[in-house]
Amino acid sequence: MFDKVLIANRGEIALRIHRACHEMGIQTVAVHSTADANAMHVRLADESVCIGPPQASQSYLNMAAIISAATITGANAVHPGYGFLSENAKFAEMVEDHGLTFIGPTPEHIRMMGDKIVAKQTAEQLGLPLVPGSSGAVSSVAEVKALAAKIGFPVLIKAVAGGGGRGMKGIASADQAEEAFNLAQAEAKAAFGNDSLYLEKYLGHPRHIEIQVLADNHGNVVHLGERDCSLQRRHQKVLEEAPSPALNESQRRRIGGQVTAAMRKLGYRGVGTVEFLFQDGEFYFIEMNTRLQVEHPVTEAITRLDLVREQIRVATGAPLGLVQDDIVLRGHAIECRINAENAETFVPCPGRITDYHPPGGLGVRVDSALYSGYTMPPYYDSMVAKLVVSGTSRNECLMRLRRSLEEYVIGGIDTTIPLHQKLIAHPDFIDGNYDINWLERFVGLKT
Ligand code: MV4
Repeated sequence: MFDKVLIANRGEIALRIHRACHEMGIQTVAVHSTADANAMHVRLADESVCIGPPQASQSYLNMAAIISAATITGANAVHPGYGFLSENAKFAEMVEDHGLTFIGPTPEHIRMMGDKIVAKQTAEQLGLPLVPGSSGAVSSVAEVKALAAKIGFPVLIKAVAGGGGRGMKGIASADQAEEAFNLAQAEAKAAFGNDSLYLEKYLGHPRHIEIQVLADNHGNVVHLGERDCSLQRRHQKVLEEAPSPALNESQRRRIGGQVTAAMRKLGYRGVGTVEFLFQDGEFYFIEMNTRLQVEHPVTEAITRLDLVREQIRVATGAPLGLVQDDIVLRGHAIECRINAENAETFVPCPGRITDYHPPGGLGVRVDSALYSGYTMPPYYDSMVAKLVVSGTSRNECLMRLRRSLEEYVIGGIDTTIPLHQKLIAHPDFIDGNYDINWLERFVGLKT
């Protein structure tokens, strides 16, 4: 087992990783920017190293500074959390080259899934169902038109280096192909330094369903069920739940079995998430995330597993202590992402937290690095807390969520708590009746 782990992140996820480490008897090293000297993740860790100025590019993304911090503190391993360097194959390689363990998959698997065409081709070879589309990159307007005519309009152009919805363009008919292609190409080049594009049939009303997997170095793979992440605004998830209200037991078993077989064939290691669009009873692979995700606590709630502990265990080379039959999905869980933003305009609102009183009680978990008197720096993500509520049924979960949102006091800044209160009171949400387009329509409605 590791003696000491460096946590290459900040905020609630740095706390989350610290907690798992301390339960396992592992010492922690925090890294922080100058803007985060008073952050909770620094206070909680056993040691801390300042790695640079506020801008993430010069601190939390500074690979050399982070590896130096690990070396001088004598850490054995690095946990990247999510965001920042968590899906950077070069960083994973550098960590390993310095004799440290990267708590995550191999650099090869990170790189493979970072290229969306390679990811899709790999998924196809592994037997996963795909959205109909180009088998590789599309390099001309003529090619787009020819392929779209074959698979049928509407189609979607996506950036190979994209993901998370950046650089997507819809094409409803052939006369829109040229403008969309040129715009997508220019945007992809500017945003990712890679103007390679691919084409897919556009699905009009899917849900976003992702399957959580956990694998060791010895060929053992289990899936931990799905999360429904359909409620997003501008490609940012707002609320996630597990299990999905849209899946039945046979659909769950089918996709879970396909994903575990695929990951076993791939030789994948660590935690990972395979993302699908789900429409009219069919699953379509879109991407794979090779990191721990923000919304992992909903899976922890219904499986009663500690995903970070499992990540650390498999990173040491230990075999999984469980098989698929040991995984029993029980009850229901919902996560609300609470952002420091105006609940109507979504304008970020960092500042000083004057009062802080999180909800508690049975089935309530709050992952947050906030404390009373803390001043939020303006340089980073606006997510300040995850409220994760669980219960034996979805209905119980909803009652508890309504009560917890009511109880939560975050004084001094605007938060999106009122948005969540409105959202969970809507009959469509209560009925579980929503797709990936639902939330944008909901927030667009002036009430
Ligand atoms: C799609 C799609 C419709 N058809 N692909 C957006 C993020 C990226 N991961 C994939 N995305 C989409 N891909 C096809 N062929 C619609 C979306 C999409 C979306 C997906 C998941 C959750 C929210 C979304 C919001 C808008 C568009």
